[in-house]
Amino acid sequence: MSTVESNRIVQSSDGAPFLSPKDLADAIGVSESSLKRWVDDGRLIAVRTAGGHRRIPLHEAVRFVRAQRFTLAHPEILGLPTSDARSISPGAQEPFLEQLLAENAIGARAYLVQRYLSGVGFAALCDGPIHAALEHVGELWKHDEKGIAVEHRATDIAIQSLGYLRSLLPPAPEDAWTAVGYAPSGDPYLLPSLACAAVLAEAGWRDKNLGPDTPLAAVREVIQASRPKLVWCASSLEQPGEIAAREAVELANELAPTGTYVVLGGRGAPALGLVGRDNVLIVGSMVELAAFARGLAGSRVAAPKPAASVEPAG
Ligand code: B12
Repeated sequence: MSTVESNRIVQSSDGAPFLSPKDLADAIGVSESSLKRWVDDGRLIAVRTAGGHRRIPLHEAVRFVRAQRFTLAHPEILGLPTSDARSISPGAQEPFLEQLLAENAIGARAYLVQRYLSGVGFAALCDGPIHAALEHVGELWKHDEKGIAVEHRATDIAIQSLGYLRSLLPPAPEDAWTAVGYAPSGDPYLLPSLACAAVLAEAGWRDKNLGPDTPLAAVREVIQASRPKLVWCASSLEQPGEIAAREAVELANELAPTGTYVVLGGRGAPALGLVGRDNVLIVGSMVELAAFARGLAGSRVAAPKPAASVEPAG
């Protein structure tokens, strides 16, 4: 059965959040009648409740706001975080870095959401503020004890922010291609592989991230079960180590006859011994990964999932 939260966001039986036209209109600062007209002329996709009321999936509302370049007057109506202006110093050069150093997880998330709603995609956010902030964090203490704690906290807050952004995406289309990815044996880095997963999800792929320090046997198992079209490997150690390199070569050899692409990235990618292979691509950024993935999958734009059922407006 459906539930209603604070009389605004309604959940379908599968937990997907929905909004009424009035709430989205209030959030954007337009009239409800304009909103209903956009639904009726198909610019904004809505479902109907059993009682005939229009309901807009949250991810569709987010897509619409980005596509139409609306500024949200009231993001809180959509359940989105609001920027706490007091927590960002005036003229801050790198607001995301500032939020990380202040351990302000809500502020960090609000900043990324704001940039995302203004039209910046996941890949550009990862290559831009996320990469830059962590690079800066890495320069601050050069891994003394305090530095390690700060790096771990900064990584954790960045992961929370990315996870939140991901929750604003529509589910992968039924016919989406699968991508599987990992960081190789001995590589402890969480964020790069997670960022690849998020970027591919935004590009309409079904992503399966195995995370850091993943042995080939585990990667192989998931590949056999899910037959991916693309396998990414995020190799962040400048010297990835013998095992990581041997396993990467084995994997590329196994995948060569299957038509599955291997996309390598990170500072250790060139040292994995796969330069010049036909089925292997070495890329330097998330923007390149996104471009490659979109090109491969054509223009498969994720359609909003139809609602199983939503509660009629009271
Ligand atoms: C967080 C961090 C850690 C954390 C990791 C926490 C975790 N579990 O994830 C911890 C504390 C564990 C750590 C440990 C170490 N670290 Co460290 N770490 C960092 C830091 C600050 C951030 C890395 C990060 O997550 N960045 C965010 C991601 C999103 O960005 P990115 O890695 O730059 O990747 C971008 C691109 O390369 C590309 N990309 C990356 N992978 C992929 C994959 C694909 C498929 C694609 C398409 C693109 C792509 O897209 C990303 C976004 O633009 C960096 C600083 C820096 N300059 O990178 C240092 C840094 C990488 N670490 C460094 C070092 C030296 C170490 C240690 C060796 C320290 C030590 N003496 O113990 C150890 C190594 C651990 C090991 N097991 O060997 C050095 C590396 C120097 C070098 N040239 O090799 C750096 C650069 C810090 C510095 N300035 O000196 N580290």
